[in-house]
Amino acid sequence: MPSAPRTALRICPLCEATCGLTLTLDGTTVTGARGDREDVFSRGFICPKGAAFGGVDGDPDRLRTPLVRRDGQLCEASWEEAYEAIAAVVPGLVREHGAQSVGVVLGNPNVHTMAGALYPPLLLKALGTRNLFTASTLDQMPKHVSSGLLFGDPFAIPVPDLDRTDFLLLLGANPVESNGSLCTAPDFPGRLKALRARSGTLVVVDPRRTRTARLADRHLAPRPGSDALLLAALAHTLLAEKLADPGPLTDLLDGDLRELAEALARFTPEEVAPACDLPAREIRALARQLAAAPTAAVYGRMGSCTVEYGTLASWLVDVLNILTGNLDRPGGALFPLSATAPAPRAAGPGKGFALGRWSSRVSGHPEAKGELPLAALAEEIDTPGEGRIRAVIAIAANPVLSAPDGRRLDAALAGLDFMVSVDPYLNETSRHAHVVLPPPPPSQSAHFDFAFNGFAVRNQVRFSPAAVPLDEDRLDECEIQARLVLAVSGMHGAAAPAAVDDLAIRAGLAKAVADPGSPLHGADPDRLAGLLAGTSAPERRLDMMLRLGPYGDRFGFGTSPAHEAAADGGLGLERLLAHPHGIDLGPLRPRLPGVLKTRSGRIELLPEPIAAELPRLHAALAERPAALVLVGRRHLRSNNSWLHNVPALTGGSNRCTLQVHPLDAARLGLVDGKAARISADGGSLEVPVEITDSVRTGVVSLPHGWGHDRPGTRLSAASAQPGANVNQLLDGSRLDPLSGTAVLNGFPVEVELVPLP
Ligand SMILES: Nc1nc2c(c(=O)[nH]1)N[C@H]1C(S)=C(S)[C@@H](COP(=O)(O)OP(=O)(O)OC[C@H]3O[C@@H](n4cnc5c(=O)[nH]c(N)nc54)[C@H](O)[C@@H]3O)O[C@H]1N2
Ligand SMILES: Nc1nc2c(c(=O)[nH]1)N[C@H]1C(S)=C(S)[C@@H](COP(=O)(O)OP(=O)(O)OC[C@H]3O[C@@H](n4cnc5c(=O)[nH]c(N)nc54)[C@H](O)[C@@H]3O)O[C@H]1N2
Ligand code: SF4
Ligand SMILES: [Mo]
Repeated sequence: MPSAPRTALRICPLCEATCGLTLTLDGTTVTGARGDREDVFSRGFICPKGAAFGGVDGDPDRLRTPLVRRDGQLCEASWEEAYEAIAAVVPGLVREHGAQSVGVVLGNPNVHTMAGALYPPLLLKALGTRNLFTASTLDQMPKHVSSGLLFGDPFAIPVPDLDRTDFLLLLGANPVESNGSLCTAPDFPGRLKALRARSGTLVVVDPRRTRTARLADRHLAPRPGSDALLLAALAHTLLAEKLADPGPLTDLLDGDLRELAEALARFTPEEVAPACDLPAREIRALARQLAAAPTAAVYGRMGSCTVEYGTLASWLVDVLNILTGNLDRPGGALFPLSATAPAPRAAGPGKGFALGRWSSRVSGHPEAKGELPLAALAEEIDTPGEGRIRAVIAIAANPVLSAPDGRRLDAALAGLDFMVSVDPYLNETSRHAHVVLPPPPPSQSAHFDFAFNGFAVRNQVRFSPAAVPLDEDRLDECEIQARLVLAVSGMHGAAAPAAVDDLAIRAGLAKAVADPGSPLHGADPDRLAGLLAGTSAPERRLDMMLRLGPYGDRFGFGTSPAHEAAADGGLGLERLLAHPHGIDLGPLRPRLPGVLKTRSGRIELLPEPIAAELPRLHAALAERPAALVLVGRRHLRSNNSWLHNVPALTGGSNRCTLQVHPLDAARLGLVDGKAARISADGGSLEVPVEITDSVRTGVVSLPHGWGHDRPGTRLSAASAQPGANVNQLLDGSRLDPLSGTAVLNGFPVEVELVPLP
């Protein structure tokens, strides 16, 4: 007999917008998804990816059981066999070859799962390795580094106050398709339209005329890779024309404006205009407009991060927010306050942020935020010598497609002594694993946005319990990762997975009761641990973080700094469960100087590593720009490398084509729909040409995440339409030096027609 349809709420894990969804369920199958109109943040918004939640969740290619390699073949195995296989190898490898012999790779979905926030830090601690590689060095590491240097905290990334600003200067982002990044805002497109409707101004800087650019008052299409120059010229103009006025921020600045003006003196609009391929007067006009706006926010993402001067561009974004007095004020760019952040500390000097505390073995790349460049993973595996990586633990990562030179990495992974993948799919990367641990589909997992609440345009907090019960033969991803921590520590079978969480809880509570500034000072941590709510160990950890956090109930000991925003005595998991559509914690509020953790306790306006890079940026002005460079693009129905297996999300315009401007196509003799060969440092590809004037001249665009043509995967839909892997054009040597981030945009390519056979 068919069971009665029911609905369940689930925050969407498919992009940073974190929309609340209402799932329709038939038994344990998700049959539909619509926007939850009562969600306090997303208010019913949904995009085609969220609407396809059922297809993503129910993909028949998702692995059901662990896989273990036997005689070279991956075979279905029990969880016990899988963990035994790990326990039999990893601790011994660490004993014999040292902690650095294990590399950890963390991919993007870790920021979309509870497990990904709670366990990787414990795994790294258990292993003791410094060989950590994450998707951040293909993405936002420049923002972490510039925030670390400016504010002393790599996570203190200001977000544009989208709903209140009068002027938004948006560079290298296409939120109408990506739905936003480091700016969590369900219905980003609607918020941009609202900005225009209230007579605000939107300026978009992008070498492509994107759907976002089409919403703008003004679209500037510079030469890719030139954002740092453009932003430097804007800052220079503000300073030279006496338009800079940081207002109350002035007292918080370490370093004065004169020093900054000197450092930027040579970056005049006239000087940078040819490299940016923008008229100098446009740059000056933009600076004046920015200064004149009642409030304004400058925001830069992928296109200004994954370029050669990504950290300089990211720094300059916030310099402009500071110079115009817009940092930390409503309508400008503010620091969100997430419910699970540590409770704000008193203002004053902090520990500061250091870069390059250690370096990678082969190329000597400096670490940033404790990470090494993912672009350097392959050489760390395949270059012989002391300290070589012999085993890899990859969680939610597909670097064979997402990182430069997948071919080399593919071969390197194949040569490892041992590899573990925590991944729902047998894909281009996990096919090399000796053990694959598959997490359950999202409908069977509880959800909390530890990461994105810290970058949201409104303070709010929401929790989704699992929408359907866990299949009997599955483990929750939290338990999968907790058991992994035990297995690599030589504790497999010796302790229950919850022991891993208990340690984390004990450490968290011990810290709180030891803090003389906390109302919990001197309380009994065991008694507090006994008060924690939650039906599982990770839920108890969430409860602890909420209760100790800035809006927390502090277990009834005094009140937390912002708890009145949460009402009724402050937050805890039980309060959250009583509000299934979430709790709104109000608009973003000024948080300076409390956010600052620099050694000076001030904003380090011109940090030394940045000052040292500026001459290199200037020297680049003398270089002749390449005739043709490549940029990426995202399609609304895509998500990096792993949604091409869901038929509802592929086809139509979501295709792996090389977009070329008509003038370039004519010059190169390319024909729409016919194949072109594109070549660069790392190799060449054949791709179909799409002629369109939405890319500017001198620029071609190819999306990433494609290239599903390797054997040994289980991606039946994706491998039927494999596309080509754009990252094969890179050899991994082009990096933003301060952050180790791969240059994925604006690198030189050559394109020619593939003659018919
Ligand atoms: N050329 C170019 N390259 C790029 C980019 C670009 O713009 N251009 N973008 C870069 C960016 S911004 C990013 S973030 C990276 C992303 O690159 P990766 O971090 O490698 O992420 P994905 O391609 O999203 O692959 C995610 C993996 O996680 C698995 N997965 C999905 N859901 C879950 C889950 O719930 N749990 C677990 N454990 N695994 C799961 C998927 O099966 C897949 O194997 O790509 C980067 N690469
Ligand atoms: N639909 C969809 N949504 C996604 C994802 C996805 O794959 N698909 N991925 C998610 C992830 S992991 C991330 S990090 C975010 C990223 O989200 P966004 O930061 O919005 O990134 P993109 O959509 O890649 O947009 C980057 C834009 O920069 C432009 N660009 C390239 N080079 C330059 C340059 O030198 N200067 C300037 N000013 N612009 C340049 C490109 O043309 C492109 O339009 O999206 C997330 N959301
Ligand atoms: S915008 Fe992002 S979070 Fe919202 S429904 Fe679409 S994929 Fe999900
Ligand atoms: Mo990303």
